[in-house]
Amino acid sequence: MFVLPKLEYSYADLEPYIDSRTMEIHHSKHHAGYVTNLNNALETLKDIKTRSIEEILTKLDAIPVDLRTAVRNNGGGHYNHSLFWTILSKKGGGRPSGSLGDAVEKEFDGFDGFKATFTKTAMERFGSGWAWLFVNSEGSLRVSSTPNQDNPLMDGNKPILGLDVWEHAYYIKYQNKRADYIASWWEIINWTKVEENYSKVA
Ligand code: MN3
Repeated sequence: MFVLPKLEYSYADLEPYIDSRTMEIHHSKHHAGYVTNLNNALETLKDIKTRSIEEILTKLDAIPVDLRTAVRNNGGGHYNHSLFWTILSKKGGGRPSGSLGDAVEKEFDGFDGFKATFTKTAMERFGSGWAWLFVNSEGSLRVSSTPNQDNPLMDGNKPILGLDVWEHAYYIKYQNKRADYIASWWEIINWTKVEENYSKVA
């Protein structure tokens, strides 16, 4: 059984960048719903439900066709949000250092180039989805976006940073102003955690 992870901070801690009410609904209703629906979808799949969420999403072909969409959407929802909460911090912001900082400089024409590319990618994702920084099979950093609750794991890549651009992630405070939400999000990125994610897969 998958469980809703506890946050390492309170719902109000990310104010004023992400409001407390949004955090509460996003974690205790949206994410909790993905976990419940994922467990329901996996209920009869004895061999698969003991696997890690990463392994399940990397091998969706192993899921029977009639359950695959439910596992993709809700398993993706569980994985994506679990990552998302950990890369946020009230002491966040700034830019990455160490080997991740070096790799960002090299791949994206500096941190400002990376920030511009990532922001554009997140803005251009039509409808609901995510923007990502991930490590590809050659070990290089790349930026992409995915629809719905899809993620880079489903294409054999390793996500290290994700931004939820579903309206449920920002509508209460920012309404239709996704650009303002994204600008705020840069101020609360926990780069220490993203550097740790990078060091595990690069
Ligand atoms: Mn969400």
